[in-house]
Amino acid sequence: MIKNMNYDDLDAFSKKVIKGFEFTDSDLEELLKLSKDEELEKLFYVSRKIRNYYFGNKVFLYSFIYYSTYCKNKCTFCYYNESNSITRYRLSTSDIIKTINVLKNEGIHMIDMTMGEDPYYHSNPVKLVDLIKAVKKETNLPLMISPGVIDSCVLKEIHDIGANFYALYQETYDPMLYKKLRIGQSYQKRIDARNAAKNIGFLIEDGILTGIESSVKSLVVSLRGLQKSNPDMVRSMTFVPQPGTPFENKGQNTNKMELKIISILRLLFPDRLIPASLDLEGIHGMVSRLDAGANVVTSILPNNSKLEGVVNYDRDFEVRERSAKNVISKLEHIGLRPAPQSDFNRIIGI
Ligand code: SAM
Ligand code: MD0
Ligand code: SF4
Repeated sequence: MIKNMNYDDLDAFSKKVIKGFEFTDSDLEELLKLSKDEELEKLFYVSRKIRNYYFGNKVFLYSFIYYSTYCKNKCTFCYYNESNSITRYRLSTSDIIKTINVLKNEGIHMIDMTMGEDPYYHSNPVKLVDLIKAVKKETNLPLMISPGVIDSCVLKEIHDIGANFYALYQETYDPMLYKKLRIGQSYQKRIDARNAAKNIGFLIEDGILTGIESSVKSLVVSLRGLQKSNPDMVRSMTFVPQPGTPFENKGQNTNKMELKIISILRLLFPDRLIPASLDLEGIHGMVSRLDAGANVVTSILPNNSKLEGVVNYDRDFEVRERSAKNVISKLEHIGLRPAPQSDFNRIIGI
């Protein structure tokens, strides 16, 4: 399709997508197999056109607080899996509040409160509810929670307090691959938790990992799974091998598939939130992801923060450059700008 189009054709095609063009499996396979730079540039061009139609040059910014890196699970791809002997932390509520107070005035649109499946909270969810209550008292900023799979009654309490988004990534909709990634965790319960959150009134984020044992066929299955999940925000992240994990020697050391999938997600979900994570390749990587059609920058950290990321490209850096200020100045360089908070609030219905 896109391969042989000229730029007028690409403009016409982007209009078709906006009007609801439906992609067949073989269309998706063809897009996933694009490899030449000039073909990829055409795909990115169409995705940017569609993004600009819905969002103009305005981008949303989320800050990330990884408040507990303890976890009871054994995901093979994750640095924080319970078998990895690493230094872990669980921030106190007052330290979390301090961070929130720094973030409040930085120009971000939402705070993402993430943790491993920490038994401290998972076996006593009232502690999680209390924490979110304390956070909500400090700020009116919209709130995303990424606590892993939790019970729907707890989700309901957290939603009633005023949390807006529930992030829970399936990683893959290919059940065989899922089994190798999220060892010992139910595929269906993960889907059910996300659907329960949606029924309660949360907006939801779903996503897939790329560059990890996934053939083109398996990626098409995952894209179809994401369509069924129908998330308000949808992501793809390149798998980055982590020291001390079962998959430490896997991985392909290229972001090409992630960038393609960001663009394809824009074709399949034209008006949704699609993130460019700073956690994978910093500000430089943010630019390529925005060029591929993303419209949200995630994993912003307060300046000099000692908090962990999930992939942590800058784990050994002396200076971390992922503050809102760094991001905003780069956005201005490339002709983009932060959206007004009111735009974000309208999208999330508050
Ligand atoms: N513990 C919760 C959970 O697993 O749902 C919350 C953390 S969740 C936001 C962490 C996400 O980061 C995973 O779902 C996965 O998509 C991504 N991730 C973790 N390790 C990664 C790695 N090595 N490379 C790329 N993405 C990774
Ligand atoms: C990110 N580190 O956007 C964050 C994380 C969790 N909701 C998000 C994966 O890269
Ligand atoms: Fe735990 Fe989440 Fe990492 Fe899996 S991805 S090991 S659940 S922190």
